Amino acid sequence: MTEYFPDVGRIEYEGPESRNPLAFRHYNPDEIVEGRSMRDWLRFSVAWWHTFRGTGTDPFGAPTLLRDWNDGTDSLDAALRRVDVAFEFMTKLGVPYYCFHDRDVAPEGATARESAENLDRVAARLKEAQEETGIRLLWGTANLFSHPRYMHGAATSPSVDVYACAAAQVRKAIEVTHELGGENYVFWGGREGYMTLYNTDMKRELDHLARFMHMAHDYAQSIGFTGQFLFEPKPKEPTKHQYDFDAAACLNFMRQYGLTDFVKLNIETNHATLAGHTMMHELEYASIQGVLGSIDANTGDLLLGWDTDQFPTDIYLATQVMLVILKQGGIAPGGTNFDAKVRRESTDPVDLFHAHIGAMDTFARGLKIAAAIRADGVLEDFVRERYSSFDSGIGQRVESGQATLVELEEHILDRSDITLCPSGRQEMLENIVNRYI
Ligand code: XUL
Ligand code: CO
Repeated sequence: MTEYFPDVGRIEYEGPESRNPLAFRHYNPDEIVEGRSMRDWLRFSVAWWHTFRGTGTDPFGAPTLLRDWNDGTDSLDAALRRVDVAFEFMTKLGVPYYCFHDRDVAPEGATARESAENLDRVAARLKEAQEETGIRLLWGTANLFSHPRYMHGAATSPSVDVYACAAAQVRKAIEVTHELGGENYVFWGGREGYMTLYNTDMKRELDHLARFMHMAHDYAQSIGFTGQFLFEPKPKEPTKHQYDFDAAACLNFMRQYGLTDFVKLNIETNHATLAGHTMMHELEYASIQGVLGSIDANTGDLLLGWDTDQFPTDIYLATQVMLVILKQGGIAPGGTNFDAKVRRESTDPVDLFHAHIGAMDTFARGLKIAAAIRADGVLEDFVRERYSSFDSGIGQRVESGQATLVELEEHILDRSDITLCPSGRQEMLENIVNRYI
């Protein structure tokens, strides 16, 4: 069998002192952290679209990432060959999961039927490769944004024929995700938004989108797919405004349309920052509402205003992510999917390994640091103490819903000894976090 990365062997854990750039220094899959292996906490996944289809194009430039396995055609042969490439890469990397859009793995045909047949052909090969390697599908999804027919949106398109194209694609993508044992199915609203409200009936578009998601769930149930549905927030790009703006907007939509029983959120770092939030904010918000389902791990660039999808290397960021995930007790059946691409100047296939190794090590460090911070207990204790006036007396009555405004007024009316909050100690807490980094 052809080897596509002949110069790279299996990536091993060599420990923090290793100088080998093709080894893990922190990701040690069997190492136990808070009672669970790193492999199980992190549930890493490779994104098919960036890693095996990425060409390095940008709005100003042609492809720079010329891979042996991408012959410039979107043929079925090339698609089948790419399965070998992907599984060699993922096996050498030691990653347990991958994710794909239908059109990443198989070419679009002239009709929906032909596209479905292409997908079946590749899916059969994916299934074999999964069985041979033990690598599994974290999630599948449908690309409802690249084809020109989706220029006005897919499940929010004003054309019912386009809406039906999207439905056909999603039905097939759910079926294939199910056949491959996928643990989740993702909705990212690629173009579900608008460029101008002058031509948009927002109410009808939102109604249609919600109906679409319900129909997808109904279909999934009819074939016995019990995986988790995930909605992925992103505020803009490509449209001026996307309906899945951020975690709060998605959750409001899910509640409004009765979707919370079966949909959770897939939170992506660069999307959080585009929405003007930190990743930790989005994760914390989703987690406290019980809808944090999975993570698209990447990072943006402070100086570029778009979704640059870089590999995460920031240890603070990974620590903050892992603090939320540890507190939640894990992310399964979701995972940590690297929705990230190498820079267009990083032209060698080996750069794909460097990128993933660095990102995996960053998250492994984040995991270890977050666990150490939690073991110390100082942040948790500080926060608990900060709210302790609500633990008893009138505070406890507020939390249990018994107190009234009048009672609160009585509590305070004639007192001159009001207990203010003690210092927030932000700087001290930041210093404490630094102790562990
Ligand atoms: C685009 C993006 C998507 C979704 C899946 O910004 O994040 O790749 O993750 O459609
Ligand atoms: Co994403």
